[in-house]
Amino acid sequence: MFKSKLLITLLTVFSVISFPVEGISVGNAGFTQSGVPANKSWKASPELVEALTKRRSGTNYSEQRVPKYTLPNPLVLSDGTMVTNAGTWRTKRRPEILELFRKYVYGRAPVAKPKNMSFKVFDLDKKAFAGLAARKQVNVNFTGEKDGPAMDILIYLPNSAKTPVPTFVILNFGGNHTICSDPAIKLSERWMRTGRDAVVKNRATEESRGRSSSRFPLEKILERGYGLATIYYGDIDPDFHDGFKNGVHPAFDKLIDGGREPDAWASICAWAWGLSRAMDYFQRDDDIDNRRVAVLGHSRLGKTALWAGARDERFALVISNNSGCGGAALSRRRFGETVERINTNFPHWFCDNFKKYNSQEDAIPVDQHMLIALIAPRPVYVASADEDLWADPRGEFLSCKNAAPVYRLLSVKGLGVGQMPGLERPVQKGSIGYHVRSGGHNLAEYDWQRFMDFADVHFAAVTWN
Ligand code: GTR
Repeated sequence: MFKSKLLITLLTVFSVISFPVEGISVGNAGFTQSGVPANKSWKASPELVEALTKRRSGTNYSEQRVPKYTLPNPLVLSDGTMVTNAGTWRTKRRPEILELFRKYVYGRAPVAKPKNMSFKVFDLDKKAFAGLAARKQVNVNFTGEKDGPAMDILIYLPNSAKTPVPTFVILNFGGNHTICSDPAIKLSERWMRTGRDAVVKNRATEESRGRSSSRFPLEKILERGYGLATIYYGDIDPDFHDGFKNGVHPAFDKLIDGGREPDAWASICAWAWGLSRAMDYFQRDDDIDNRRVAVLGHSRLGKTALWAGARDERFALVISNNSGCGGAALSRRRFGETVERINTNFPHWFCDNFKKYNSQEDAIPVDQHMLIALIAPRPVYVASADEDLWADPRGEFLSCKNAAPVYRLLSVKGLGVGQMPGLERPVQKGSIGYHVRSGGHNLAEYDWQRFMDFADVHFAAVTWN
């Protein structure tokens, strides 16, 4: 009796002290919105759930109203055969899942690299950012034709680096000139969404310089030895529905009888394709360590980063920040933003086939855990925010958890925990990283610091290419 009590006590003590070994770093003694201590598994604040439910009565913000659902098994082939080894995953199941996402969710991008693409470094300053970094601006012309579709990559690389620099690439919402106040950054002349700071008649103004700098802690990134590359997403495709007449679509679309196919690429796919074109450039730039490029994105651009990383295995690390529906969150939970809502509000983001699944989530041949699984065995990081229930933090965590068996099959530790961690208790020991930050929908320095912690570990052990 005494012995078994002792054993239980020892086990309890051991399980508590073994927490950090599982990758949960201790440090934040805070509380979630719900008043749940941060060391307990995260739960949405009941007050927030109530307030949001009142505001949007048609949207589900309550765990109790999540319907019963069954996720498709990433490790079962479409003919019903179990996938039991890495070879079958690699040669059969992974291509099958990729094809399902192409056909039913994001659409099909051109398969081959554009033939006549050209790259022009139009700015180079080796003593930028008070001497801390080299700044480059590169124009990538996708067709090589004068006035053809093109994007500008803005790159900062730390001058302290002696070797090619591991680099984060991230699309931005407001133009490259918004990420910091460096006056030498070309002011974007592209179409911009209104409602953004200092955008007049859909164009950026001088006043918009540096307006998004809180989302790009450049100095901190450089200090930690990383490079930053960023591109205005509207260079690749302006974010409004015009029937795919602008951006890169018309240059590469193969119309059938004058029309687009139901699986033709839409905007998220085009943005992801643009990230691959940036990777084409990195492979030609000796200052960038192209074996250590992390692709990162926030919100709709987090969805984009995941699809970019799934399609293109040159990205060594893939990071989704608050990506939600059509990103890291499981669609079948119908929590927060749903497939129908997103397809209605943003008809140009996903391919037409995806619209068949409005209110038919159980019929989608994939769910978003399979998007995470496509990244395996490469490291992936998913970040949620406590108040961002529209993006379904729990649904984002569950995608990670349900992708983990694929990592295991590939002999890599996936997620370090079985339960959703507490607020700001990052899970970082496996190859699937996760955290839920306090606050709302945003890309904060806290997020960047955790991504860099994760990159420090995984970039030190690059073995996958
Ligand atoms: C919201 C959209 C989300 C998210 C967000 C963003 O309006 O519903 O899916 O992507 O925009 O990109 O800021």
